[in-house]
Amino acid sequence: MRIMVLGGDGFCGWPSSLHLSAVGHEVVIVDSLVRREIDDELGVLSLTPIAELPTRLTTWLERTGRRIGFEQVDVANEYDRLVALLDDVRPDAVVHFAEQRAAPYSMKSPAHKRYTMNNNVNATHNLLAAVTQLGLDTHIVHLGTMGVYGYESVPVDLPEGYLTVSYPDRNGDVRHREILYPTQPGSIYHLTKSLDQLLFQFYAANDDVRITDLHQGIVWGTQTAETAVDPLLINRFDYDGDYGTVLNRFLVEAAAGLPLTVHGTGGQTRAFININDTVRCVQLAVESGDEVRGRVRVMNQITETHQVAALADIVAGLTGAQVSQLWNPRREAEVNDLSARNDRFLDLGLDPILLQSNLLVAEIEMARDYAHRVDPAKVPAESYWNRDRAAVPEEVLE
Ligand code: NAD
Ligand code: USQ
Repeated sequence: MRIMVLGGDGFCGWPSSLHLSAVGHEVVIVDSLVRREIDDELGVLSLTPIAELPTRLTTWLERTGRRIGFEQVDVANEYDRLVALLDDVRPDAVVHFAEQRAAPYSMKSPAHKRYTMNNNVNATHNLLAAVTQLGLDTHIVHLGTMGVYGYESVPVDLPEGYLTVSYPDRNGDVRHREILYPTQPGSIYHLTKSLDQLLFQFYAANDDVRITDLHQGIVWGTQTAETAVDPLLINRFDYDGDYGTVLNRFLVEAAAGLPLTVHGTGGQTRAFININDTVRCVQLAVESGDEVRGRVRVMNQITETHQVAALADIVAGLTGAQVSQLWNPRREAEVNDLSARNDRFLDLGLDPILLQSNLLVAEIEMARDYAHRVDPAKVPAESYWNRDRAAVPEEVLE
């Protein structure tokens, strides 16, 4: 298949592009490289030394004989270039990773809120409008988030996207309807993914655009079979207070001899997936595109759920790291239950990699290899969700 990967230079997009190429698809990456600019803005480096994208692509070609194309386009702001490129490539599928994905970054300031909103909603809408304008039958595979469901402790296994509701009509008869699961985003970033869902619902209904929305959990790990082929293909590994996600941060903190940064009691439960499963899920979603007609297909791209404190205990047990309970910069439930269905991916053949696998140990070793690159000043999470959260009590600051 001919596949365009928007955001193919990022943490999920790069290994997914390599994997799609490795299994024989023709891949073109479209990326504005804004994520590398954000590293400069924040004054941080990926734990792992990442090569420039042209070097990555040349290395992949040299090592495998497979060519991946690249066009530097800002999908949110360069609509005409996006249309021209889609018209030229006429992809069977577009995998859309090209959004600002860090919740803390999205909450840092009004400027960061506005950037995240403009970038994410416009990137998604431009893609939908362009595919519609050209009349392409391209299957759009979007990376969404489990965070759209919110983190209420309801004793149900979260369904995959839709909820059947029953309500009495004015004649007293009971009506049944499937609606998008009510969204409860916990950050501006998560809100943009909730808005994306409505854009997808509209374009699927109005223009028959074929769309799969992958509600992905927190991705852990770094390397995949393909990124490990050569050091110049290494994937990025974010650990800083804005882009580092919880488990990967714990691995780096342990490797650097820093305490593990649990927010509050650590009672927050989240869904997780290993990066190797991310790339397989993207492949499965793309290759099953023929079954997508009519309403948006939603698949929960997760393999397990864990509580933050339990993750800290696992990492501390493996490394001897200390665990710190910190003031939580986020407004979020301090404790929640979470369980979600992932039948669609299991039915498509996903064989999940779980935390118990020796991959966790391999990631700790990887973090140790690069621990000398850690800047401890960039570890604290200092993006506060609101005024109350920013009013850190004196005794906590000491
Ligand atoms: P990332 O920031 O590493 O990669 C995103 C890429 O998109 C970057 O290379 C960036 O330069 C590019 N990009 C952003 N805006 C663009 C634009 N307007 N035009 C062109 N390129 C643009 O993020 P990631 O971790 O790879 O996440 C990719 C997607 O997966 C995101 O949409 C995110 O919401 C979703 N996701 C990520 C995780 C996770 O744990 N990392 C979990 C669930 C969902
Ligand atoms: N947390 C800590 N300590 C830390 C970092 C985080 O306790 O050092 C806590 C947070 O308070 C939160 C939980 O861990 O309760 C998860 O935080 P996170 O930064 O790992 O994940 P999140 O902000 O939700 O965002 C990440 C990705 C995002 C993706 C989302 C999937 O950055 O792109 O959409 O995971 S999900 O969480 O399922 O919504």
